[in-house]
Amino acid sequence: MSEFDTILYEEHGGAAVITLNRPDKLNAFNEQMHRELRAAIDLAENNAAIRTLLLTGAGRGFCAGQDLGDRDFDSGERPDLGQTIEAFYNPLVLKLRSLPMPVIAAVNGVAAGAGANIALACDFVLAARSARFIQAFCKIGLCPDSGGTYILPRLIGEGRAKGLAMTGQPVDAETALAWGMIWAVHDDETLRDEAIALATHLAAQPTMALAAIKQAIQDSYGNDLKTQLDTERDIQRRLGRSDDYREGVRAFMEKRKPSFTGN
Ligand code: LHQ
Repeated sequence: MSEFDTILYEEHGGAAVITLNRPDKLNAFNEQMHRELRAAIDLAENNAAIRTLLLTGAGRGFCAGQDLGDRDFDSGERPDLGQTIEAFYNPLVLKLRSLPMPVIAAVNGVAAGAGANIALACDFVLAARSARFIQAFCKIGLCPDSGGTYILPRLIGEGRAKGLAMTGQPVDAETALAWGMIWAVHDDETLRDEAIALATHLAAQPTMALAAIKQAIQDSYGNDLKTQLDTERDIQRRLGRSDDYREGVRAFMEKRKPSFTGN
């Protein structure tokens, strides 16, 4: 376990588990938590033994977005929110989307504002039965950020995305599952164990292939079919030379379980 104040960092059999840890504020982001989260992700990325990342929250919330107590409105100053987004939220979302390993969000409770969209930027979203996803931005005169106008409509369609963003209405875990917004719902008591089980399972899979799948599916949004088919060809050419492809085929032929190294 590494020493941070606003997050916890642990490693479980090839998976890095990062827990947002400001439970009194429902794990809302201040600058320190952004910096520590970034450092923890770097720690995971730079450790060759880590092949999955799991993000969750301490206490009854996953993350309530930006810490709204962080700004001094009494001074009459009009803050530059773009600066905060440029410095912290945008790099975080881009990092989660580009990490060459699966990223899981275990949404243990309410996920609001940027907290909801950071969860939805992850490759797998598991939610506790009591979790809620809230595009809270419009309630305070803002527009969704952290990918909320990009990832959310791609997950659930424009109509539902606009509805959620313009009303700030909470979506419960079962509805999120039915709408295709998330991967799975688990009982509150078992969510963490289920998420760690998925993370350690994925950490033992052919990581290069999983990273290629992630990138190819994400990149497809900007590609026409011909370009995407060419991308798939190039990926397959690269993966076809990997140790894990050889191991996967050998294990199949020998009727045994493969032992993937991620190479
Ligand atoms: C909080 C927060 C919070 C501080 C709960 N801050 N304390 C990017 C760039 C720059 C600026 C602006 O924003 C962004 C992106 C964004 O994320 S904007 C959206 C920011 N988030 C929100 O608007 C959500 C605000 N929170 C809520 O609406 C509610 O707290 C939810 C619906 C999340 C949960 O409601 P409850 O379950 O009823 O809990 P609660 O409201 O009682 O909160 C518990 C405590 O957590 C409470 O503190 P207290 O001392 O009274 O116990 C809240 O003040 C604190 N808290 N969210 N974002």
